[in-house]
Amino acid sequence: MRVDVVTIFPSFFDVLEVSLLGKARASGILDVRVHDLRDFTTDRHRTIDDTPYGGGAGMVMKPEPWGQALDALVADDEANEETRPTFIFPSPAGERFTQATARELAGHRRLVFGCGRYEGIDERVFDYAETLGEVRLLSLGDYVLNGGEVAAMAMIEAIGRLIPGVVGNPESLVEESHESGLLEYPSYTKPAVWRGREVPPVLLSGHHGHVAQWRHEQQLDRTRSRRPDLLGDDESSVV
Ligand code: 6GU
Repeated sequence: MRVDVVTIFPSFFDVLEVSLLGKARASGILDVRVHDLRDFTTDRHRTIDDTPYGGGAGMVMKPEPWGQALDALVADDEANEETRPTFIFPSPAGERFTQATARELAGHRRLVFGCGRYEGIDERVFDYAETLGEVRLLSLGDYVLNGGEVAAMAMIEAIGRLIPGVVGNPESLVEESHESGLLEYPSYTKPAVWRGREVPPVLLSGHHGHVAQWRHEQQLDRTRSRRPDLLGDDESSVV
């Protein structure tokens, strides 16, 4: 998969060099390229923002550098594919990004993340991007970050680890929180007693059926108490 990121803070993405995703980049499974939005400006001051029409607080990102950046990225397609990229704009005003979104996007050939700052990006940019490919405005959750960078990083990690070959043991992807719609069961390792706390005896029993049943009950109990909204039969449901 190829992932392009457009940002005014390219160094935020240096951490993608390390760990699991760093290895995937090195082996060529994941080709991430980070671009500085200011490289697509034409004025001496490399201006990327201006005051909002209609007044109000803060600054709005100007459309021209975004237009230049998106055009350049669409033109730069080594695979020369017919399929158009998917543009993702992280935004607290977007649709919720979930494990299902990550799974869907992991099947895409090419993603382009546009990281907005300040009060946002001129709305016409989203409109224009629609002429170049699919456009998704995606939010991590109901809180506000200063810009799209940290959110894009979280999305790239959630998507990237679902690409075959990125996570060594594919089975470890199956049993984790949210894949089954339930939270993950608790895990224990040696020693069997630590600071007076025992590992649940069923896990030492060697009885696979009992272990599986206990783990499933734990998943249900935890989900009921911590995330009843995931069970969908609760008043606190948000979906
Ligand atoms: Cl995707 N962007 C920003 N700026 N804030 C957020 C977010 C995204 N998701 C939650 N808060």
